[in-house]
Amino acid sequence: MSTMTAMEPEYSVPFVAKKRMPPVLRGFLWAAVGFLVFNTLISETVPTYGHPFVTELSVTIGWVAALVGWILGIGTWEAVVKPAFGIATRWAPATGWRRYLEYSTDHKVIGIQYVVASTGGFFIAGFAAMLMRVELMKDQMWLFQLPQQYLTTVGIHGTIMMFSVGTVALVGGLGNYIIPLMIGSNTSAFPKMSGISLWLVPAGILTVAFSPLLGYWTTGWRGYQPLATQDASGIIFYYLGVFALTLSSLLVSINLTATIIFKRAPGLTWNRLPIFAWGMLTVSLLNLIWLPEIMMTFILSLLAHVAQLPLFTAVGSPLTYMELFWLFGHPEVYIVVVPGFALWQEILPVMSRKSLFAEKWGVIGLVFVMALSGMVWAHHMFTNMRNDEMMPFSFFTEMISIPTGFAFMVVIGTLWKSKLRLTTPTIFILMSMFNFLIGGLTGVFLADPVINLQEHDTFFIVGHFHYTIIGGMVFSWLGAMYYWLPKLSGRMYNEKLGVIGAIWVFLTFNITFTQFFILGMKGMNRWVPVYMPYLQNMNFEVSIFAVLLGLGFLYNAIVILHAWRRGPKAEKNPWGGKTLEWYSAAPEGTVNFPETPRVVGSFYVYGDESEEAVVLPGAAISQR
Ligand code: HEM
Ligand SMILES: [Cu+2]
Repeated sequence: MSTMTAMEPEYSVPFVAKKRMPPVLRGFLWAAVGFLVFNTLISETVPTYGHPFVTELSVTIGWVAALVGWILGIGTWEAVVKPAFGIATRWAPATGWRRYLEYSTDHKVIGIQYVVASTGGFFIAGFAAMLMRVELMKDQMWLFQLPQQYLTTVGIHGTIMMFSVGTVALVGGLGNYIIPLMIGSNTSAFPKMSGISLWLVPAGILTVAFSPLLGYWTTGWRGYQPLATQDASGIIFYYLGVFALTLSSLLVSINLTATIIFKRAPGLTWNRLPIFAWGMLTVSLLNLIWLPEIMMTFILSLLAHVAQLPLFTAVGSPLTYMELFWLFGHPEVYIVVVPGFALWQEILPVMSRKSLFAEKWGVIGLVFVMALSGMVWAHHMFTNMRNDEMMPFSFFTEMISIPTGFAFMVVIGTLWKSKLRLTTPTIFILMSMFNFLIGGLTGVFLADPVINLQEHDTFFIVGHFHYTIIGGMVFSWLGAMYYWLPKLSGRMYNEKLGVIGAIWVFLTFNITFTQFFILGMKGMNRWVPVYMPYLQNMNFEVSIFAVLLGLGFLYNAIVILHAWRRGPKAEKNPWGGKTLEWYSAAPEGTVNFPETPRVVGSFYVYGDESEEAVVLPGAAISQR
């Protein structure tokens, strides 16, 4: 029993280990069988002109069956379904690295699985970005044969980046791993559900990535109707893939919300809740509000395609989809960057050993960003509006800079006159703040209809949102990975290699994407593989830096991976952080806190009045 963990659910009660197929392989097999059976059933029973084996309806239902087969095959069958019917299973949960390749209920394993899945999505979508940039090296078509191929690549890139990286990496990955530790809990609130939700991510990524199998689609990451209704069937895999990815994020958010509300250690009151936990709670609420909305929109769009319902094609309705999409689409931007804000405020007090300045305002800022984000959607549609309709949306959009400014204020106040340790995480976070500032400032321009109407659908926009998303989210994600690496792996990275990585991506990122603004202002349109010849020199050179940037991300991934496997053993709490996760020495698969810790003070008070924030009963373990 001593090797058993508190987290192991009841299915591991007496069993005789039985040999079985590797779960990932079995998942694929069951998915294939599910697809074939249901696809055949539908395509044979529902008569279609010409009797093709794969019809839009059959592929949709076949996909659902495949998804169910995949989830069951990965281990849910033994771990969830059979026990639910009282059937004992003879299945031993895997140990060692194999744990990561099957269904798990350990929030730490799930967290790592999410990080890995997101990173996989990042590199798949990044590869698509490289293809786009190579195509754009010339003003004529040369890599792709058809414009549709370029547009599908744009769609795959944007879709996978948004729904499997932006929405998932910080919330599903670090949220799952860190939050239960950070609030002094041994499990998350719904570990079984959480274990299932993870496996939707690879399914979703693969569905989107293989969408061209069903034909090219031309609507980018937004799936615009009624345009999409004219697209080939590939768009079906866009809707289905995104549905799987958003469902995963929705389940993560339900789990994190319940965990933060109900599983806090004694003494961890709301005004002591760590700022990263506030960020995760805020973003989870955003997800709970907006993801169901976009999921319903996608179901309607799917029905418009598969069942030919005239939902978006009736007279006057082209705007319907746009309203529905951007109602979600703008909050999505904050779903992506709010965790980034929280990371700035979490990591910099530790690195500067100074109390978090105006902490309450930081939290208020997060909550107000969340509230305002749902009131600005039409700034994506200024070209479709009358002048007098633009005013409120322009106004609310510019208002968002106020609560966003709180995040900057809190961090700058904290850094003021501090002795900042310029470690790799610090540098990444400062870079993230700088980049996001550029994204935010160009956003103020775009909020102004006069400028927006000039820059709409140009590379100025593409520059703006990459600054916000890569600048705000990807840079802080990297910073957080370096910051928590000793926690995640028990090992330390090499500081010199880390700093080189930070400088590398910072320089190449800025050289690449500032030129997107210039290209946009010179008249470079987005969603076109062919452009005016006078733009070619700049595009050529931008593509070179884009590839260098891609290599920079690869370099950082390698540095982190290498440290993970081979790095020197890390101290338990190398940064001297006060939050609860540093009090737990548990590696994966073991109990976080053998005895419930008690929170007795603030996590962010440093300096003279500094005291321990946490009391561990029993062992009088002190941190320093
Ligand atoms: C090496 C890094 C990257 C490069 C070089 C790059 C390049 C590009 C380019 C050239 C486009 C516009 C294509 C066009 O409109 O013709 C684009 C679109 C887009 N990118 Fe990236 N990108 C990168 C990373 C990212 C990341 C990290 C994210 C998000 C997490 C992201 C999200 C998007 C989105 C949402 C679109 C819009 C797609 C659409 O219009 O439907 N990109 N990217
Ligand atoms: Cu917006």
